[in-house]
Amino acid sequence: MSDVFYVTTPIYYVNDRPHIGHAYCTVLADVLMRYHRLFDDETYFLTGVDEHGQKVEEAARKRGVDPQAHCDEMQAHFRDLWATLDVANDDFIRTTEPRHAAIVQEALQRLWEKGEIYLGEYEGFYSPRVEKFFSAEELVDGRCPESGGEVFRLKEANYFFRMSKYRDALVRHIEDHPDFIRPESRRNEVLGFLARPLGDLCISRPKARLSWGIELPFDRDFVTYVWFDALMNYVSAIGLYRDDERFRRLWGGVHHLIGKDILTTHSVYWTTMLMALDLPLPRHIVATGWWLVDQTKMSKSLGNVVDPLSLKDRYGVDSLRYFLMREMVVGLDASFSEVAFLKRHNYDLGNDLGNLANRLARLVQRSFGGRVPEAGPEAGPDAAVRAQAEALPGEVRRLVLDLRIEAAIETTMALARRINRYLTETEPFKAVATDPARAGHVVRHALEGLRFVLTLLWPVMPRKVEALLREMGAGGPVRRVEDLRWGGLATGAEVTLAGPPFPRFEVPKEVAEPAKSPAREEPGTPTSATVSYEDFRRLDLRAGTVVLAEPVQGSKKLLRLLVDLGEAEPRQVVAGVAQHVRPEDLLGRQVVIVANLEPRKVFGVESRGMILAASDDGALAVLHPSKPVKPGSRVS
Ligand code: ME8
Repeated sequence: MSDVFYVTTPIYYVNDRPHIGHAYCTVLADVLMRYHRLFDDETYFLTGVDEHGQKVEEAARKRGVDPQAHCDEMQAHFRDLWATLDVANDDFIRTTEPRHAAIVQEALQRLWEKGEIYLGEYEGFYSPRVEKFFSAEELVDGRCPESGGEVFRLKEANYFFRMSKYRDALVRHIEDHPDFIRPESRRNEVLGFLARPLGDLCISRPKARLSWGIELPFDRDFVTYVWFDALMNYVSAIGLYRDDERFRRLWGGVHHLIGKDILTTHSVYWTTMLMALDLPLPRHIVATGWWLVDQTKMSKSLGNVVDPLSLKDRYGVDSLRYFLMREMVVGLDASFSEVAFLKRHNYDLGNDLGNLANRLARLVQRSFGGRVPEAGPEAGPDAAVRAQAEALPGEVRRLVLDLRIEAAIETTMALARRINRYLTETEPFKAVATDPARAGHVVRHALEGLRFVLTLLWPVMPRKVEALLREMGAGGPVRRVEDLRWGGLATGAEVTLAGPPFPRFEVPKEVAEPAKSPAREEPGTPTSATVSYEDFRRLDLRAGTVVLAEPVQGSKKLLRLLVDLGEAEPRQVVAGVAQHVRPEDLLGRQVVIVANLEPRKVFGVESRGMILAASDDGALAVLHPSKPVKPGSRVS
């Protein structure tokens, strides 16, 4: 049964280079698209870049280049990365392209003529980090509720889209289509958001403040709000107002993949815009989780970015794709570490898959002239292995349609492990001497099974799988899963694999135990030798507010704290005070931190500073300022 599968990624801001979060979402789209190709669906895959708005304009200004030149340069990094990650997108849209801008203007004009847009006055707070407006009530401690970043008070004339009038219709749509927003927790989040009053959406920026955008067709003094502009990419790229037949066909099968950070813009802004434009709503909006490092979101603005290219260069594109898809459950957060990556590579790809292929190739080359042997009668565990392989495509399809990619991979790898066990049970290595026909049959049977494993891993590791299928005598990739038939392997085909396809890498040892803290001075002991004032000043002591306090898993002594020091993000500090103070007693209180202490890992958690405590006979008392001070205040 063939269907249309049109998959989109967010279009990424070109204020910086791509990072692993971008790579994850784009590889996920690619993998889903390839699975759907195997299932014989018509596929279309769109990605691109978001080039307008304050963020991008500022990034260009900081670099001292013209915004368009900045975009031209940055978009190439995204394109190049997708090519090197074997991402096979059908189109790459840039919002500065005339083909996009024209459609945005046409849509705006239509909405204006229909009375869906009006001129009003905007008063509120603007967060450049997320390019959104917030009311005073929405702010958290005077900062952006979504990013924690700075906000600016604004009062200006602007154009508004009558978003509020679509609220009830949108709630009904979400209620009537349980799988419209996935996963369910995100659907509930959107319904929760819509339970509160919904305002109209400010869709313009006066040129006097921001000129880097698409001009409003009905007022040349304004440019279009970057989110209104960006969201339109999903329809401008596939022929809205230009090729109706193509547009309708693809739009009917659209799946938006987004990060959970941009759920509201997609589930509320975008859907109401579509309603006002009399266009059908997307089939699915799928919100993915975040890649975290030490519990913090990995992204460019945090500076804790792992360059996906560096992993690919060291360990291979296919291993990186495999890790990203196998490790993350779509919709949930996952932790990124090189150790976790290397373990997956070694266990799954090195052992289960790589060993299997290598073992079989050696056997064929040593005992069967390097050619796929003939099949014989089935015996013993043969039928069970075949049945598991034949059931695999259906199982994988069911899981993929349910977006359980990690489970689809696991089910596929379970077959690889079953075949390894089968070889242990049937011992073709030994049988070659006594019953070569049976040994040949077993080897061929295992090769057939491996062909099923490889074919169903093709969406995840296209390059490696295509090579392996060739090297294992199975020719090119199977176009459709329907064509995958047991017995399809050609007798006599050459097996050329010359060594382990996934060489193992050494896994560096993780810090398991906290480094010993220096013995605390007993009270009453004489103080140490004097230090100069300059030496003392080298310590950067700061007061900050504890915004999170929780035990470190597996440790009785340690608490993990997030401390607001007035920096872009709160500091993570691990403190050995769990036996002296309860987390809830620290929460919201101010503490003093050695802020320039070298970061180190304690119990696998990165600590970037140390809180000060007095030690009285081994009992610790955490130091607090005598009255509240601005987070980040220097202590001297
Ligand atoms: O929001 N883990 O662009 P953006 C996983 N231009 N995914 C992550 C991630 C992480 N740590 N960090 C980012 C924009 N992402 C807008 C979108 S769409 C019409 C406009 C992913 O460059 C995630 O998918 O900030 C997130 O939604 C996207 O990058 C945001 O990229």
